[in-house]
Amino acid sequence: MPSGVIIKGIGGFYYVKAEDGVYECKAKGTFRKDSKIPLPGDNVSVSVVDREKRLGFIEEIYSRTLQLIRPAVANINQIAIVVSVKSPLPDYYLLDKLLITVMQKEISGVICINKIDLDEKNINNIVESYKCTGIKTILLSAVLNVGYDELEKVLAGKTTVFAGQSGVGKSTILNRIMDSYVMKTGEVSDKIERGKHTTRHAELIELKSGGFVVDTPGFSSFEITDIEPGDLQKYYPEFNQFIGKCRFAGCNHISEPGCEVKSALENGLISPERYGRYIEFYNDLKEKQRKKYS
Ligand SMILES: Nc1nc2c(ncn2[C@@H]2O[C@H](COP(=O)(O)OP(=O)(O)OP(=O)(O)O)[C@@H](O)[C@H]2O)c(=O)[nH]1
Ligand SMILES: [Mg+2]
Ligand SMILES: [Zn+2]
Repeated sequence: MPSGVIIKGIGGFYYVKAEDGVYECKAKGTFRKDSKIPLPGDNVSVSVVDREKRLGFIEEIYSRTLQLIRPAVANINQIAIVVSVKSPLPDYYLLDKLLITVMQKEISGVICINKIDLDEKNINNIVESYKCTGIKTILLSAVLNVGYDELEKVLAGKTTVFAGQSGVGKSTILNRIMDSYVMKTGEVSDKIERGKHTTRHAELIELKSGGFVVDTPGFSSFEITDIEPGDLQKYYPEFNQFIGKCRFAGCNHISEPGCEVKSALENGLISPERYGRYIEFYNDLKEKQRKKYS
């Protein structure tokens, strides 16, 4: 029985890349019963129904090292968070939530600042805000043809999911990296006017340098879940060196006196924008917790 990796799922069909090529598969009925849904990135075994027509059934989903809800993929070990300096403007809430996911899942993260040909001011805003996180940022532009070599080094040997708003240029970046036209791309004006996302399904692509990349449809926002309000601080790398040094044990760095995170903020060691959004996320999580227990 061949095994392989799910490279794409569309309308109940899964495309499994095995050693002898791609099979179009349906999921076994029992998966639905266990509410186990196959995801791109899943390693699976396939029972072949028709070798000529390359049809089969997914027999077994092997255990996952990791699963993301948004974007929905399995077994990745890196997230490339793509923002564009303009058209569309960066959604910093989404960027921070994706970074929280990177920290929470203990995987690698890289921020791709795309379309740097369009605006200079925003490049610095983004770079400055995220410098203190220690997360790598790469500047890219399809127009100037820059950044791709640097990005390729970061992608080599890893399985990286590309995530971010619709229209930031995720598919364009992957086409450049692949040195060919593999993913459909689309005009931002179309996307805004008709709410059209060019990429409709997550798709896994194998890199020449080894490793995989996953293109995903853009999304506007998602909720951070499964985090206790008091744990949120753990997912802010720039807080790390101050945690445990505040006057009060269990300090959440909101309005407690003698808070080392707040003094770091006053000393310019933490981005005020990032800190402001931390407070908002913290309050959201508190509110969710209150609702759950009331
Ligand atoms: N000026 C400029 N435009 C770019 C750049 N990269 C991509 N674009 C344009 O931005 C538009 C959107 O690009 P896509 O690659 O389709 O964006 P996407 O993130 O894949 O969008 P979805 O699939 O809808 O999530 C296209 O018109 C691209 O030509 C760039 O570096 N500079
Ligand atoms: Mg796309
Ligand atoms: Zn504190």
